[in-house]
Amino acid sequence: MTTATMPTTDVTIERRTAIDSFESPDFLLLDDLLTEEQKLIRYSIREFVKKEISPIIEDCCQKAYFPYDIVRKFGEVGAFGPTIPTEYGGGGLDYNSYGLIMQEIERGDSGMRSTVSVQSSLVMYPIYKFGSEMQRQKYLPRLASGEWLGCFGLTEPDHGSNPSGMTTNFKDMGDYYLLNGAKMWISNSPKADVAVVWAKSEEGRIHGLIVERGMEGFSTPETHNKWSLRASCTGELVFDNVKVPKENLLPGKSGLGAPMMCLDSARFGIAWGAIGAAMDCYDSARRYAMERIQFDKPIASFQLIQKKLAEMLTEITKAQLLVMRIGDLMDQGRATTPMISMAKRNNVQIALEIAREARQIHGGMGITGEYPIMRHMMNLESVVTYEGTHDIHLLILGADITGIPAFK
Ligand code: TGC
Ligand code: FAD
Repeated sequence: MTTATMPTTDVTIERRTAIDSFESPDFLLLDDLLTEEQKLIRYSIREFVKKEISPIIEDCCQKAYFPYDIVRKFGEVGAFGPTIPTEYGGGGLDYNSYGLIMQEIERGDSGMRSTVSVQSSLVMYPIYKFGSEMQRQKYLPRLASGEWLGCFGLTEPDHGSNPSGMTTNFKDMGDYYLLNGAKMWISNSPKADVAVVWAKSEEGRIHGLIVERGMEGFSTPETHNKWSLRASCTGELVFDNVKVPKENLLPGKSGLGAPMMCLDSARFGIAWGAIGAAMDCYDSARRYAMERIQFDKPIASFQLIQKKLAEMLTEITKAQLLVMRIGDLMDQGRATTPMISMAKRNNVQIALEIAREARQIHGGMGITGEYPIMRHMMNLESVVTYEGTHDIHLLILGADITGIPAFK
């Protein structure tokens, strides 16, 4: 099953030769709602995943290795900044095209989707939306091509669900800003060239700053020993009297609303992405159930297995409808944060449940790296927590229903 090897700087990653024959379910003929361009985008990303991610992802995860070469390849296939205008190197596409890209990449691996959604929604989006023209021109084309990798620093050791309590801060020193503090759990940080960092001014107002690797006092220690998202690199951002040039402040918006707008875009992408992981688990479970013989019959012939498969397909179909509608509303500027919370919360939860059921259908084989199930399941344990936990999204919905925020 594993043959050729791909030498890397510090680890050797085994390339699988087994064909990835994934097929996506489309029970409600939802392809009818997609444009030809959207179908083409999905096809090209699916082929990319089969060629560039499926052969190496299992070994990357086993070895907790981030395949950095993939960054350039994502740039080449147009995965970075799909909704950013083409004049800045983006794709100039609609939100459901972005979602389809996330679905296909997360079908390959949630950690790979993390790399892409951080770059697109959490780094390129704020620079495009709140940045100066000079910042847009300096950073966006390089991020779009994968020449540079970015990360997004909001979470701190003592402020996760409650980012408004952040203590990372900057002082106006006349010629520059002096940045101090630390961020934790930052996807891409150990390899990132640039970081969009959220910090408080002396007046206590939250602003975005672009911090570049190499600035004195800025370091990005890696977080080790994760059991989840093992092919994604995660780390800290540490600011020890970092002198940030004044032109690196994002001038377009301040306050918690600015990072929250980025999160709306990223959470939407995750809601689509989780369907990809769910589809992969469903597809693998359906094939396994048809092939695996017990009591002289394929296990697919047993009612309890059929119940699991039928429920998986039902939940995948409902999840697809949720995101397709929200994508259209995003294009029209009518999607709200609670709508996106409903989709992120629902779709990640159903993906996690589908992964667990698929694991059972695979029996003992389900715990091995021969199948993608356990990897998806462990990845989804992070996805259900980051970008707002399952319960925080429930509270966002609760506040929308009642008008009473129950966070504090
Ligand atoms: P709250 O009082 O609700 O709001 C404070 C100010 O922000 C404004 N606002 C928004 N503006 C625009 N769009 C949105 N979506 C907005 N949400 C909030 C709001 O209007 C208000 O403005 P103003 O002018 O009145 O001050 O804030 P709160 O402090 O009560 O917190 C609310 C809460 C808990 C819902 C929120 O903070 C939250 O969502 N917490 C979860 C934190 C989170 O999601 N962190 C994600 C970190 S990034 C990440 O995980 C990346 S993983 C990526 C990967 O690898 O794929
Ligand atoms: P906490 O906020 O401490 O929550 C712990 C528990 O308490 C949760 O169950 C939560 O739901 C519950 N809880 C908290 N407040 C309430 C409340 N008011 N009511 C009821 N229950 C509550 N952050 C970034 O900024 N950038 C990144 O790139 C990034 N990448 C990440 C990658 C990974 C792999 C992981 C695991 C996290 C990443 N994060 C990132 C951080 C992520 O957004 C936070 O982990 C998340 O927001 C939750 O914060 P916390 O871990 O501090 O948990």
